[in-house]
Amino acid sequence: MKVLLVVTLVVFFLGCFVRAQNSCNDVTGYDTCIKFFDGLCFRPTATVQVQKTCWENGRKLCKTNYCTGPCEEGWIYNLDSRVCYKVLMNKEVSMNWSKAQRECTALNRFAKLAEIKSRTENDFIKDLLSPRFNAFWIGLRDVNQEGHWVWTDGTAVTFSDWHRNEPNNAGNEDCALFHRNSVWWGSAGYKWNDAPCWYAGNYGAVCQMPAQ
Ligand SMILES: [Ca+2]
Ligand SMILES: [Ca+2]
Repeated sequence: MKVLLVVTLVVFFLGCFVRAQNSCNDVTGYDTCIKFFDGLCFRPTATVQVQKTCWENGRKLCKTNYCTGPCEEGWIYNLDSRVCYKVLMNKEVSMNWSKAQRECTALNRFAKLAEIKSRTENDFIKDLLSPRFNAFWIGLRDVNQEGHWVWTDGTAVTFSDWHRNEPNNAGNEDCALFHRNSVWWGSAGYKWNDAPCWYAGNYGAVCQMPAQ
């Protein structure tokens, strides 16, 4: 009985200690993470259990709900959609839409730019985006018919999250991306915008592939 009491107290105080140094819900801390958190690919029920693994040797791991799960190393598993995601963020590589698609496929032949079919998926991906980049390509275009937006798998858009007054096809914009800041809407967080497909700005991209 005494042993049980001691163990309970130790676990309790350890939990408090871990919580005290934990700030893994801080999105802005994303860039300083040493690697993606892994290990809990089921819905966490024990808060302490999640937070204990949030730090490793005093260094911060990425957000607590990220895990590789059945995905390849370096990809992030979305438990709800059972899809693996990887965000490309290479400041040295300027990517237009086609280049971004090729970069995804180069990682894995089953990988492609993200096709976002629900708000849940959209929110999940937005949490992965680093504020170091202003925009991230996704697998959505209206190249074949102006205003008719289609995912690269051929399906029509059922969910969308466009910025206000977008898509506006300004100067012929046929490819979509998550876009944060603009002179048009200021900083409204990552919502969708249509941009010229050929534009190779300092943009990132969101890749997806099926779980193994
Ligand atoms: Ca267009
Ligand atoms: Ca636009």
